[in-house]
Amino acid sequence: MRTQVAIIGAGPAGLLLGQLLLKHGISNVILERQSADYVLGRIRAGVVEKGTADLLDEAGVGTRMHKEGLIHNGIEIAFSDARHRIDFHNLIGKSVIIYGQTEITRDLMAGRAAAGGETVYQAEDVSLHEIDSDRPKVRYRKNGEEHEVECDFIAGCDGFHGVSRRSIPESVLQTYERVYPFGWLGILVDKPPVSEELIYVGHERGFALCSMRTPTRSRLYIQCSLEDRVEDWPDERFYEELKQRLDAEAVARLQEGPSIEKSIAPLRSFVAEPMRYGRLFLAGDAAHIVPPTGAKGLNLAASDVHYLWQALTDFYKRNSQAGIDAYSARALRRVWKAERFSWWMTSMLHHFPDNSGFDRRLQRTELEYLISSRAAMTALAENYVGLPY
Ligand code: FAS
Ligand code: PHB
Repeated sequence: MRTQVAIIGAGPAGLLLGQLLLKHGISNVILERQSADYVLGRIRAGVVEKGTADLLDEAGVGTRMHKEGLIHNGIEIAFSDARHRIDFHNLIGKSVIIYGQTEITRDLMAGRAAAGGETVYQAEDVSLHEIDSDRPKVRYRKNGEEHEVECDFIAGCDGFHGVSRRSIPESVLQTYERVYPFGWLGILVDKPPVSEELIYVGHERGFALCSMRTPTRSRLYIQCSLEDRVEDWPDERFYEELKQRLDAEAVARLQEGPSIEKSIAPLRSFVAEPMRYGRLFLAGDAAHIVPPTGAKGLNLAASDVHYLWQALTDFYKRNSQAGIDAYSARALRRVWKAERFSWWMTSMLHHFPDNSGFDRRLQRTELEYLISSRAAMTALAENYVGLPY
């Protein structure tokens, strides 16, 4: 098979890039290790920045998001049994859309099928070859048969555990990492949300987040130990712990119901540099991971795709290497700002078992300064809604 761009991974990064390239006449194929149902079954992000929404519109798949997504003009930060609203609209005149990553993936899959894009699901043992030449290749096995894709470029959109980042020589790659001493236990439940907007809770027992997917479906998280397993947390125990961390009004509004999904996600900050080697470009979680406290993971995948789509369009339409040569540095500038914000939100709101008394006082002061300063709330707001591309 011959195509212009071989994309590894059919998550949001791969599907969004594939759709934008197709729309601009650049051929591509997506090779995905899992089945489409498996990809759709992963419950992940919920907050969509305007930049991401604009890109989904550009890709022609934003209609349902605008119809079903919820516009949020702020969030609430809760600590010491009180809630404090960060009013994005009043502070910076911007908002976010609440629309699940699962639905974005579904819309992108439908858009790709309508555009006649090719996605090979259950592609096994994907391997990358001659990535430092101008004729790179991707090989994979499907139903026991070996296949080879000849291409001009490879987009590594295969997430943190993918093959793409590992295909860059160790002598070239520099990685930066911080692993947090806790995880997030999340449930999905068909009950109305606790509040109209998201509530981020800093509590001495641990972080909690009351989020949502629709007016009748909630997404609830509590910080948990890395030793915990999902089976240690029957719904009853989850709700009891969540109520210990919520203020009285939130407890009164919390409606308990059977979880329809329950999972534990570890938290880490991670960046791999550079995001390009030869004809291979990394985008999304393949290149970086943020703790979900800042709601940046999905949105960073979108901004990487924006830069990479522009770079490839410059190459094919204007015969220019400029975008390609600038891609890594350009993407990393925005990645590191999102890493900073996600680390700051995580450090401020979580219980760190090894924190000293001084550390805990600093955390409390960070929160008290935040709610007392318009400048501090404006800084949170401009990062949360998404810094410019
Ligand atoms: P993805 O991981 O979504 O997609 C990569 C794709 O590549 C997958 O479909 C995978 O099957 C495929 N793949 C992997 N290896 C392959 C191989 N060798 N060959 C072919 N295909 C391969 N972000 C938020 O903003 N908020 C959240 O609440 C949040 N929660 C999360 C919870 C979990 C458990 C995880 C893991 C992430 C969470 N994230 C969250 C981050 C998440 O939304 C990512 O940022 C987002 O999925 C990034 O999209 P992709 O870069 O496309 O990577
Ligand atoms: C979610 O709804 O899954 C969600 C929302 C905001 C976050 C993290 C996760 O910061």
